[in-house]
Amino acid sequence: MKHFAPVLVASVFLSSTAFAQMMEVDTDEDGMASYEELTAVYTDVTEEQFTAMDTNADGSLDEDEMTVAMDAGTLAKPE
Ligand SMILES: [Ca+2]
Ligand SMILES: [Ca+2]
Repeated sequence: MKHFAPVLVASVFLSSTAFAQMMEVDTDEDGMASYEELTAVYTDVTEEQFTAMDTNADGSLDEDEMTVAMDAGTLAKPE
């Protein structure tokens, strides 16, 4: 079973990056990051950038949208 470990660690790490950021940003714990919640942590994010990150235009960022934004460099990845 030893050879499964690196795959598991890698997938957990990849999926946890946006998840960890969401935990930090999502203060009302509804699983989504609103513009107000996001800018409380990322104070330099403009409304224009937020709209660009909100690809399904529902007014909040979900984990997938945060992942895309972090991969695109719009949102800083955690240190
Ligand atoms: Ca929220
Ligand atoms: Ca959205």
